[in-house]
Amino acid sequence: MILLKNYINNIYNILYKFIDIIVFLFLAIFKSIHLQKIISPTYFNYKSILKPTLFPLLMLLSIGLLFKQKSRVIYLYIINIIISLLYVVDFSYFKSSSDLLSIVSIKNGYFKDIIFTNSFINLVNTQTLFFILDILILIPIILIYRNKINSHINIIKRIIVSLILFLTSIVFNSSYINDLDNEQPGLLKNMSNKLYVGRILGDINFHSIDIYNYFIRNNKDMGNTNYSEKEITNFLLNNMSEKKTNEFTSIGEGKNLIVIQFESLQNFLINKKINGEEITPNLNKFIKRSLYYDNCFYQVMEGNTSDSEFICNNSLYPLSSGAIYYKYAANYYNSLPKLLENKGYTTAVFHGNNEGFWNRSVMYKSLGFQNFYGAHSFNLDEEIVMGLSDKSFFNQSFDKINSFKEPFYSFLITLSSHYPFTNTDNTFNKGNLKETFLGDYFSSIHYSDKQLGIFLKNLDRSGLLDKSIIIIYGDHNGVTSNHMEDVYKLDGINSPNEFNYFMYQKVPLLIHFPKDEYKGINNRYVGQMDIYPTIDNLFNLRNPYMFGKDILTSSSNKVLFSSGSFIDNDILYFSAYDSYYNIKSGVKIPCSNKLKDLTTLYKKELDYSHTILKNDLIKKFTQSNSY
Ligand code: GP9
Ligand code: MN
Repeated sequence: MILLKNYINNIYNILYKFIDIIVFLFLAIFKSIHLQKIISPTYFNYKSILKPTLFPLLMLLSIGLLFKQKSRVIYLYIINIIISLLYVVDFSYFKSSSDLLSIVSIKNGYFKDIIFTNSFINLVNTQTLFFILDILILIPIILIYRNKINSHINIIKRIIVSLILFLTSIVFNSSYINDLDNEQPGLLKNMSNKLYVGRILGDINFHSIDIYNYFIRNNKDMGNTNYSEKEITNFLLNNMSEKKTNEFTSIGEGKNLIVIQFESLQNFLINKKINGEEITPNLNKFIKRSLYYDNCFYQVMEGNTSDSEFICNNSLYPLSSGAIYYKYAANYYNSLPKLLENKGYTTAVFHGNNEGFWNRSVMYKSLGFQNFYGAHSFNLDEEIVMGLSDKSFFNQSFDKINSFKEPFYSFLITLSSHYPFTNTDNTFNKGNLKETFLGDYFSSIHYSDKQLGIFLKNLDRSGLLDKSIIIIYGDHNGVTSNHMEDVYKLDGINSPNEFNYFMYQKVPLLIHFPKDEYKGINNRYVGQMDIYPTIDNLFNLRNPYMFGKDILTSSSNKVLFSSGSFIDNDILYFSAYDSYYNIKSGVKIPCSNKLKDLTTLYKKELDYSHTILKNDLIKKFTQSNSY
């Protein structure tokens, strides 16, 4: 009996000695799990989230173990306050924007916007009490407890225990981070889906990675960004001076602008038939009424769809590594929506996915779109792949557009034809391609083409078609390199090489003018970088900070890629192979000093654009009115 009493006494003493640690862990885990449940309503899973939320807490605890008990109590209390406040902010930010808070959203003022909305203030008043109630209750308890404790653990022991706990938690925690990094390469760097990262790794890990990205990873930029502002402005001035006034200048003024970025649409699908059926019958029809560029290359890099959007609205080169939408979302831009707004346009962007994907809600603020219709602005009555189906997306977007005050700029980004192309439209007969990657891809594009066709018909019926300039282009490839063999086979290309691969990286680009004016096919080599300069001329915007060219004016055949590859008239340089080709024949050209100089010159152009982004130079240029 006495033995048992002693035993219980011992346990009690130990518990009493470490009660601060137990309470801290209990409260922190409880709050962490509660937040995880909120940000991950459908996929929440105790088992998978417990460890990635626990290890960062153990790391924080291990630092506390270095202190004497009296100070440790205070340290853990402060850490509890910090975590609680972070969760309050994250909870409220999530409820208002369906996304997680990041450094750039604080920097570009998006966070401030959210704080000043009524919904945020309401949330702070009521539901968030859960996260902070214990902070007040704990004050008297801590004061009493601190007076009663007098245990001393020797410093060496404290250091050893702290170090062991710190190292084990860091090893385990890193293994979770590395697993996600290997499973989805680039996700942690580009943060295309912040919410997903937070759901898998927990909130504290998400913020730690975000802070690391912002302060450390982003500073390790590649390339030379030390060019003087003078040199860059001279280059841009020169680029501008190539622009001449022509028959297209200002013809868009007062007209609406509708730009449709079509997910994963490659050019080789245009006019292609499978078993006698067209994959894109509606685009094919509309192309006949438009000015169609059949040699347009996509220029996106790691930022994928977001790069494509960025290029179209800024005509600055994407980064060779990282996504501008995440990395430079707090920069100042002389973007297309801003310049059109200056001309009295109503501007809006439409996309049926969660607003936080690709950091859109934050970036669209910097790009200056007046309205962003994301998943929460639509009735999600039908979902395909990552969000609203293109059918419902186009229908609902049309209703909104039709009610806009004119003139307007509407930028629509489709979604259903995204990999894994599971929205296989049963109406499309895949024939031999049934249950193949290509068959699914074609079928998926066929579905989205059909919805686009209905949207265009609606524009026509409402009279908007003749009052608008419409631009449609594909964002990037749908067929990844590991499936290109199937394409070559289908197209009868024997012994394909890297040149063939390169020439497949085209997307359709078409410009439709009211009353089908200027329709025809243009074979010049162009790229997505040229869209904004072309619109600039049509709507007389006069943005001096663009790297692309107005394809309605310029006679040059130049397309420059952030990888360093380029097309210059008959020359194609493919950086991945460090090889030059005649673009017409595909025959390799031996390297010469002249070609090397040209490559260096283009590399410099990319560095200029990168320097602008890194040093937020457009802000400086526009503020100082340097030209
Ligand atoms: C997500 C969509 C797809 O909203 O735009 O992005 P992607 O994976 O193609 O970059
Ligand atoms: Mn895309």
